[in-house]
Amino acid sequence: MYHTRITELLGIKYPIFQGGMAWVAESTLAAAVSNAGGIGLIAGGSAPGEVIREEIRKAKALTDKPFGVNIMLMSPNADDLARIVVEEGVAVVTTGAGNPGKYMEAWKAAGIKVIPVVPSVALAKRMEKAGADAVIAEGTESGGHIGSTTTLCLVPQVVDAVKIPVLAAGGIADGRGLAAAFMMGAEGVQCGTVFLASPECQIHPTYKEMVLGAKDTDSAVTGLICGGAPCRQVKNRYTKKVNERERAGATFEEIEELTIGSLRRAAKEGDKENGSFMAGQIAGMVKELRPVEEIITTMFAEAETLLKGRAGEVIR
Ligand code: TUI
Repeated sequence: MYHTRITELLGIKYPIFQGGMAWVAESTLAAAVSNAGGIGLIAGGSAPGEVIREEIRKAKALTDKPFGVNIMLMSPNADDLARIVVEEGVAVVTTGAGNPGKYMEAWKAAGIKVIPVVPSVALAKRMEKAGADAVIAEGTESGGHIGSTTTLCLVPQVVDAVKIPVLAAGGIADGRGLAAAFMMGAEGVQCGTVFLASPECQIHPTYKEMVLGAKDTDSAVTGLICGGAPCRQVKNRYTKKVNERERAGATFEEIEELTIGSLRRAAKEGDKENGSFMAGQIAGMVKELRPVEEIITTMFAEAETLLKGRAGEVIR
């Protein structure tokens, strides 16, 4: 049995969160993760608030377990979603790409557990001060919008810097990564990429093929030169074009023009050439499509074996 402050805080079997992947994470995936004993997340992304309210209601019909909503704070819909999660009585909110400080009071008053995703120690400390219940320390190995510090370096530094529980994210897709996260002091993990390769994930089949076909070096980060948001996705014509334009001195607006709609083109249209197939570096290890429950139970069983036995193997 796994027991950490995260399982206790949320009353869940396994301390695992599904990443709040915009255009990807909807009610079917979220409910599957929650039904398997973790915390599933509906991604707010840039969708209109009422669309997300519908997704929340669909998830409620699919599971009686706690689930959450991820709010991307750079998105213009953030204020609407901040209100809707309160109205719908969502159990957990995770946030990305900003500081959720201004919503904290309302969320806490509604009994929502608030767990921001942070790419640095400074932000983790700020979130703790603002009243976060836990933080997700997300390494640069992750898919999507990323910071620059690796999971292996970020997690123990965040664990040392805050008293609230820390979940590790970035590069975790099996029992080895999970066990390593616990050894670094994390009390749970957040996984995104591994859940892309599940039947419950409602993305275009081409997206799944891109993830399953990727090898270790097949991800590319865009947005490193032009400012804005560094973003990791599977290498393709789109990432090549964006990076070439950036190197050639394109303006922020010119790059933005290329990136608008790119996630929709990947997740909904399966446009291999022009889509942004966000996925982490661990995609190289994800080789088969597996049901969510199998992904989670296998991961925790493997980690249990490792955590109980490995020390005897390497220390004489
Ligand atoms: O948010 C993510 N990952 C995402 S969001 C996303 S949608 C998107 N699409 C195109 C461009 C940009 C985003 C895809 N993937 N992860 C969590 C995360 N949060 N990573 C980095 C941060 C972050 C960055 C700055 C958190 C806080 C922050 O604070 C700045 C400040 O001080 O307000």
